[in-house]
Amino acid sequence: MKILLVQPAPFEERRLGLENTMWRSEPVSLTTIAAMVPEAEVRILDMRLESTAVLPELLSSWRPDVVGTTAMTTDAYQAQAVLRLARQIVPDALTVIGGHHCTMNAESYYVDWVDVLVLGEGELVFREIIDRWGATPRGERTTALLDGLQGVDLRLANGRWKGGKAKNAPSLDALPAPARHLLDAYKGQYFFLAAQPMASLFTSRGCSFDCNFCAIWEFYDRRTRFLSADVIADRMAACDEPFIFLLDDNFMTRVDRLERLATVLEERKIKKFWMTQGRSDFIAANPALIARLAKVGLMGVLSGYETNDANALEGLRKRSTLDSNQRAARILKENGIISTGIFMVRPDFEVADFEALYDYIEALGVAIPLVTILTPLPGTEMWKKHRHELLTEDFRLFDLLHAVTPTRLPREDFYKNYVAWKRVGRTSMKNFFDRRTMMKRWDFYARAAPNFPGMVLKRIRYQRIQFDYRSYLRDEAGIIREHHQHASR
Ligand code: B12
Ligand code: SF4
Repeated sequence: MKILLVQPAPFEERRLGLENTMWRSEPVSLTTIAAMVPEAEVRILDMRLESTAVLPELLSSWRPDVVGTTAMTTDAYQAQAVLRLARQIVPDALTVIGGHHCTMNAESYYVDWVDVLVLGEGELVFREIIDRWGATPRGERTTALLDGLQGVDLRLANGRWKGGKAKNAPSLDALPAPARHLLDAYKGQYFFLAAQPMASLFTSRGCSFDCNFCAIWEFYDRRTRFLSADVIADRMAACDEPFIFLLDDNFMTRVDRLERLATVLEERKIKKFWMTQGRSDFIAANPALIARLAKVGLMGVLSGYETNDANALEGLRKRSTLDSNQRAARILKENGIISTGIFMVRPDFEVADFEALYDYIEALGVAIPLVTILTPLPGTEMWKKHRHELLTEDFRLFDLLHAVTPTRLPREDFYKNYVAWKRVGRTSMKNFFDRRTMMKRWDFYARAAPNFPGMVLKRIRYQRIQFDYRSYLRDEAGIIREHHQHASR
């Protein structure tokens, strides 16, 4: 059985996006499902790192039995295009899509050239798909073979779609480690800023919070599951890369797991620089634990600080506070941990609101601020509530960098004010290269030093697009529906 798994390229040249400049992680969804079929011949193509000609060439020459791809909302159409090409070149291959977008917005893929949508987590169902598909000779395969499978939407021979999300949730320790060796051709090309080469691991699923702009808790059906600390340590030790990103949406949840991780990393002398995502209230409540994790390599934490407005925090059902934001930023700094803070501007912002947010970010002193635009993503409560207000359902614009609902300011003024967060970037550079942090964490800075010139160059090049308000207007031209300004608050 030959299986081709494709990570789509997310954006066209000169479009706004994170992946060329800030953070390019391994396609963990694909290595994870590949690990479930060790007997199969599996190839992974990461189209972010390939020229466009490679995919049609490989489809023609290798003729896989199954072509799978993945997508978050912004990649929705690129993933569709991957499977369309597969259908054109290898018509008898089964086409499968999984990931957040198809789980939350399945109708995007009810098209002729997609056979199966995997809804939610994919390991068990992928194993089953391959078993059933492989059990018959190539010429006799039909999608009817998959009828009755749990966890998929399936296109039947009569063109009808049926299925639904599976209820099973295997223990994470029981699942095999992702097949990272399938990415050998791309070794060294994944990074977070200057942390390169970087490995990517995923050590928990779900989140026990329920912010209304986020669908993580819905995707995992409100369950949270964890890889045990000992297995995390095994997986970290198995990485050749000096830098590791633990991608979990909310890694910092269980104190016992983190204490144990620190102990195992110490005992086994596993020396890696690692980064992760965590909430400010957890950091604020556990300063001693954070200090301990810093000693075993914790080098960066990405947190959604979101806003300078206590009412808005409540409105997002974030359940953190401005006070916890402030304390978290301070605790991270004291421990020489680089804090990446995600903030959001809202479409109803007026000039003074932008100013107040940027002042707040400067005062917080996070090393890497990222200012996004509040976006109702499919599957979220916000989507359900605001779908009727959307100015477009063109998913390329759902990258949290474009306003897809009406703005209070005229759009040109809105984006002019949005890109003014450039000033915050300048302060943050000072925080990133802060002398005290550098002295404390000299080993990290020394290891990453060869990458600094490249990082700065990439950043400067990208900033020409990022901080020019016309980039946003160009991206949305012809896509965003006209609307009356001055939307009500
Ligand atoms: C790493 C990461 C990134 C990386 C890139 C990831 C990649 N594709 O290589 C970077 C940093 C670039 C990134 C960027 C963005 N991201 Co992001 N990211 C993640 C994160 C934290 C981990 C992804 C991951 O590796 N997961 C681990 C794997 C194992 O899980 P999985 O992908 O769900 O795969 C499982 C199933 O979905 C299924 N499956 C998935 N694909 C396939 C394919 C097949 C064939 C099969 C059978 C099964 C299957 O099986 C897998 C195993 O169970 C997720 C959060 C999350 N929980 O996943 C957010 C997440 C995917 N990102 C999100 C968002 C919003 C973004 C951004 C738009 C905004 C931002 N500022 O972060 C940008 C967009 C960039 C762009 N493309 O323009 C949202 C997406 C929501 C949505 N509706 O799409 C998520 C879910 C976070 C969230 N809190 O909501 N991201
Ligand atoms: S935004 Fe973060 S804390 Fe809130 S539900 Fe999503 S993952 Fe959890």
